[in-house]
Amino acid sequence: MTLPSPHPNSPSAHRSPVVVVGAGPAGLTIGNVLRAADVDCVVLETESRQFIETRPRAGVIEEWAVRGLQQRGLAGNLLARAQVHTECEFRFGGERYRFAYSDLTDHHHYVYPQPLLVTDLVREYADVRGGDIRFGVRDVRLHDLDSDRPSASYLCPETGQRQVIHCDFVAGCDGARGMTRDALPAQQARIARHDYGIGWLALLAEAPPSADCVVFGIHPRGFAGHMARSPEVTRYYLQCPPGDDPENWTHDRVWTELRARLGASGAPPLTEGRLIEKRVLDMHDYVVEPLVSGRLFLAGDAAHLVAPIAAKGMNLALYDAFLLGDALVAHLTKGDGAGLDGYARACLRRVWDYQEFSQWLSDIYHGPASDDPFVTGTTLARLRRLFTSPAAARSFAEQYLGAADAY
Ligand code: RFL
Repeated sequence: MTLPSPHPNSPSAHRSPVVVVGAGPAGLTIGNVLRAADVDCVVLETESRQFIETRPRAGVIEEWAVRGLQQRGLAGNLLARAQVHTECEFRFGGERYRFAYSDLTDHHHYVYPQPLLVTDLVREYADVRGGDIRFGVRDVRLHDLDSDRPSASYLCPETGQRQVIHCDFVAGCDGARGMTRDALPAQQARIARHDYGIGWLALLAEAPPSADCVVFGIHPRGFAGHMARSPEVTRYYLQCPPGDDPENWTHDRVWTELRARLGASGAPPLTEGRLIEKRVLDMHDYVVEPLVSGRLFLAGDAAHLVAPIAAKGMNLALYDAFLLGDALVAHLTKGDGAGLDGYARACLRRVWDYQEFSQWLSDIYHGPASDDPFVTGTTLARLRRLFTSPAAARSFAEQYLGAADAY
């Protein structure tokens, strides 16, 4: 719902061409693109700078996304410090199967923890490009989005006073738990949802990686994943019932289960360590259509959530941000509205493609734990096909890397 604007002559009113709600990868990238073109914007963020710079999440970034950051002057640290991954490994039936996706596509993945990317993006936006970012804001509200004079307002954390920012556009980048999505008129917005009925225990272990690549354990007891984050920290996943209590998973139970589900002949032992994050994710997806209403443009998880099955969410957030940042600059500096007009359609093609791949991959990860011998049989057939059919392998590699020529 969009509220009428507070009085424009109020002493706490400011003006900025763009207000960005949310300082995640999407919002900060848009802010940086705008500042590089000398377009002012204000980024509003409910959390503190320290919080967003340390919030652990993604790690796998696709090559086109890194190129997009590089073209916008945002990949210096990433290119110097990220690991390059060219292979992954499937483990099933007690055996290991290496999948060298770079040999099939000439593309690779980068691994760079999301908190490091967010740290780079905040520093560049606020400290280098002179961007305005307000941390710790409360009760953000959007007003008059259907007019050509929209505004955003929030409660200032220091004074408790409502501050108003008049603008031309609002970028809703406040993630899956944000409020901008709710500003879309209910009769206009359609939210397509998919619930996998599966939980993942997401773990961060203070331990070096146990393998030199991403490992997928496909096991009758449930899926397990291993993903390097840095030389000191490794992410693991364990399939569990949705809504499970992380406290049900003691240190010993976690490592016993990981050893069982990731075990395979010739596999090196897991390097164990203290668990520094342990949370249950109920795996679900959604897509909001359209992504645009009046002067509000949604980007990233605010617009579409893709469960972390195929490590796609941050990549999609960056894709939206490149398109929206460039389109806002074109409109505000040259009066060229084509990018904004085509924004939703351009984003949604990649979004739906990645959603479909995640669903396909979910069937592979979770099939053998379904207790259904037919599903187990077809899942294992799909898996074997990746290692016997070059055409199937190439197709998988292209989707896993997001490397299709066009969407
Ligand atoms: P974010 O990162 O959630 O940022 C939104 C920001 O908005 C703030 N906020 C508000 N600010 C102002 N007013 C409000 N009312 C607000 N409400 C919220 C929040 O504090 C936050 O700072 O959204 P963005 O920018 O769209 O980025 C999306 C990505 O963060 C997300 O898709 C990825 O983390 C998903 N994901 C992965 N994606 C990948 O591409 N590769 C991966 O390897 C990968 N691994 C993962 C993941 C997500 C995970 N979790 C926790 C769901 C692994 C995990 C475990």
